[in-house]
Amino acid sequence: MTQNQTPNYDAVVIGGGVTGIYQVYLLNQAGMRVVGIETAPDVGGTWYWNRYPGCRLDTESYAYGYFALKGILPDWEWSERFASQPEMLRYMNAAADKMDVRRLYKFNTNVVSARYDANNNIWNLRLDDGEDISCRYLVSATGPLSATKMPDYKGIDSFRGVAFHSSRWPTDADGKPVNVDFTGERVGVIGTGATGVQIIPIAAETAKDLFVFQRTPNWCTPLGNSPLTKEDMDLIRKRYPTILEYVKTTPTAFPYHRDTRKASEVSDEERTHFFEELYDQPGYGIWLSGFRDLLLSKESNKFLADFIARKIRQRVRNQEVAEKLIPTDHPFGAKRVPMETNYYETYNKDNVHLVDIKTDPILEFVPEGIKTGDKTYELDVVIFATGFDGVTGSLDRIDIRGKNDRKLVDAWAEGPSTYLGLQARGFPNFFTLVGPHNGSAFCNVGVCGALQAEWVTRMLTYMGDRGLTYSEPGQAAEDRWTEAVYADFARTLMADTNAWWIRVTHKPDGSVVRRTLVYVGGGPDYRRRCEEVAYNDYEGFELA
Ligand code: NA7
Repeated sequence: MTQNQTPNYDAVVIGGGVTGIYQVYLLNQAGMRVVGIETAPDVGGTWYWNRYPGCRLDTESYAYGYFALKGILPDWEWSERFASQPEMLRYMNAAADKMDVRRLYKFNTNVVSARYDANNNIWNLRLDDGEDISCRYLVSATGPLSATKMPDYKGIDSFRGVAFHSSRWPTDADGKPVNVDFTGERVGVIGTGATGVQIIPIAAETAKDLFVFQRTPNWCTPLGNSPLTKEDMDLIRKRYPTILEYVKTTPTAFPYHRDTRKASEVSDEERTHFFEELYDQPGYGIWLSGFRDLLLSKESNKFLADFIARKIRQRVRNQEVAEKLIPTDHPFGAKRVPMETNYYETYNKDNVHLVDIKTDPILEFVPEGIKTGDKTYELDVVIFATGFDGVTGSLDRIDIRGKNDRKLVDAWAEGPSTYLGLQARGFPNFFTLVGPHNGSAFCNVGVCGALQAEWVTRMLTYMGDRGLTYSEPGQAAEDRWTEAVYADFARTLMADTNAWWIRVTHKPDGSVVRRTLVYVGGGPDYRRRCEEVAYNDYEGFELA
């Protein structure tokens, strides 16, 4: 490896969301020449793009954010236990101001391609404004849920009304999101994941008619949002260090630990009492602090699934509708559990209609609306709450090529292969934050993404201090990590359920390969492993 050419930057960070801006800040603080590239006109990432009504955090606001920058936002007041998207975007803007990172960003810009030049040990990037830039280290912080998934139904273009993806809300001529007024409109929502479940109750308040096109129901549980007072905030601020230390001990960095008991170890009465308590508590508790074998044992899972099914039947008056809202295809929590506010009661409204597109699939769009086998639904607005190409989707949309011009999409065709989820063999000096197989994508990103950015900064500083400029995982280390990730996942009930964190590949020979995109070994183990690696001079990485 020669190094004749000096790159324009020490590091390029792709993405100006929660993790990206912090990474840019840290690398800049470490004295590196760094630039961030962001598609949107401003910072915010997920909080910039997802502007649909009802969009909010379902992590406790105070357990999400830039803990490590003690006092970065000393005056910040969260107004609700689970902050709404506008508040989140204000927080992101305030954080970007305090970190002073905007000057280090190129906004309104996409990275089209990134190619590793082995002769010069640099990455050459082409941007969609035609500019070419180069860097030594390429860091992606593209977010696990940013590449939108739009179904290509026949005739979509012929639809006379407006139709858009939930995370691409319509904008005015200046690019500002417009308030889509549903009053008196016939609205269709396709998709009943975490996004659809947030939109549906709000749209139902004003729409003349709301048609929910459901392919698969999800297990949804109450969010339990409430306002936070100034006194609450004063206490939270005093407890910030404790909150951070606590969430770092939990598997997903949300403020919940699993109960130490198995579901079968307690009586029916005790179990129901426990579930009732969890159901009434705000947030993810029912998913993340239930019995320890919830996602390991079908029998344990069924206890909770049956309990939630009973709740759905109690909350939805029309029992035919209630049955359609009860999942039968996957165990509770094997997919992301949407947190809801009056979701089930929404189906008691006369203007809300559940359309089961599993039994009566959408055939096509027509000028007046959506046609299924049975009928045509006349609509003015259609919202695609159809989700994202999870975790690797945004990387797949960039032409990333490593050594020997090998494409990342080819290297990962049947699922990612990484070391610590941070680097892939054949792609030197390329780091994937909140990427596949690391302890961040399946985690409270506000905390885990930041911890990972700090780890990468330490590694690059270590390398800089020793005159090292090259990092690539060794084959053995990568194989061990990847096999362990797949084995951990295979032990859980999530293994047989399709969700945005699973890649399903249909091979030409007719076989199907299902691979997890996420690491489920738990944050503490992940970070312990990362610290061991760092302590042992970045063992497993080939540094030069
Ligand atoms: P999700 O959770 O992936 O949900 C997408 C929903 O859209 C889900 O109900 C899908 O049904 C449905 N879908 C997807 N494609 C289609 C087509 N072609 N036709 C009909 N229905 C479709 O995405 P969300 O945006 O709700 O949430 C993503 C994450 O954002 C979430 O986990 C949070 O962390 C925040 P399916 O289940 O595939 O049958």
